[in-house]
Amino acid sequence: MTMKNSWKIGCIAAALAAFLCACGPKKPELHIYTWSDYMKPELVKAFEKDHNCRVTIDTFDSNEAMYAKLRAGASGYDLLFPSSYMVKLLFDQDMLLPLDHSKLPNLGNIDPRYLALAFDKEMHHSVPYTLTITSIGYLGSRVSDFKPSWSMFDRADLKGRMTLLNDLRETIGAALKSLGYSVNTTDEAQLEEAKNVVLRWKKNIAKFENEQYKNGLASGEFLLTHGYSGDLMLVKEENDDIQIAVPEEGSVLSFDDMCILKTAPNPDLAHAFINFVLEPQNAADLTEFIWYLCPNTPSYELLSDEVRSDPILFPPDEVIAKLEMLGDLGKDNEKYTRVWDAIKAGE
Ligand code: N2P
Repeated sequence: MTMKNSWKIGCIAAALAAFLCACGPKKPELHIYTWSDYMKPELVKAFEKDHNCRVTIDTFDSNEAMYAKLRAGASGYDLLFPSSYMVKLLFDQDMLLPLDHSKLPNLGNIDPRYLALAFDKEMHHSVPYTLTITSIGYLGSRVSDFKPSWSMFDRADLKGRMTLLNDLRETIGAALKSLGYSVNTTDEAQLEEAKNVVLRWKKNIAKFENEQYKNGLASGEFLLTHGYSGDLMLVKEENDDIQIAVPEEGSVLSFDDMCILKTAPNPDLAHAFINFVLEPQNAADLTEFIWYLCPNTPSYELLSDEVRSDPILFPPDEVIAKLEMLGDLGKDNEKYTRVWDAIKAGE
């Protein structure tokens, strides 16, 4: 080797060493797949610091979209936040990792009152993250004679200024409730009636919408929207003309749960993240940031009085009594898909 060449190799080796030093060993990564506006960025940063890791968050806008993406082969996710009925479906398909309770010492913080309503009461493969009460949001000064009723979607004077959720179980569920039926019915005749109700409402709405309705309501583009409670509370921060009501015919109560995929590349970090969310202060910070109640008993006393007395976050018993949880219907899920397809195709 000539002097010149060995000098070159020396330079390359030094540059490589400097590069490796600067990057350090690759940090462990946690991949989360969840709804949008559903995590507090400061908490994610704190977790990254505590665990010397990197967290990546991808979002979905409906349970069905998430499921379709996983079935289509999306891999690399560790932690998911689907609604309970979808967790049940994932569990039945053997896609979830049983949780290791020895890594979740904060599990005892979950509010037993809500755990009693959950499907996975033993938290064998899922832990409740938040509670949603599907509601109606509207602009108080722009909607005259508001009634807390699903029949608002029949109001021709609001034509083109309303949205319904682009969420088949929620929207068919709203129609079923308006008719006095269960949101989990599998009766074909009742589903047919519900289909006709949604088709009637469809004439009055601007669109089926799961995310943009938030900005649309805040800006006044929409006057009345079917929405998830926390999303409506979030945009109320931007526009205090927004009012939120739970329809008197009843509505849907849902949990979104944290669960770990069997194929998770980093199940230890996923357990650590669940346990971190269950810290009372973190749960309280989340409730006050995403505006969905984290059902974590010791976190309640850390919430402000205003939040503690909010009727959407802490609904009175008579409201809870009118809410129904969405169940996984197994084979009968198809009936809802068929009705939804007909609604989307229909005039
Ligand atoms: C978060 C929407 C999640 C609520 N933006 C649906 N359960």
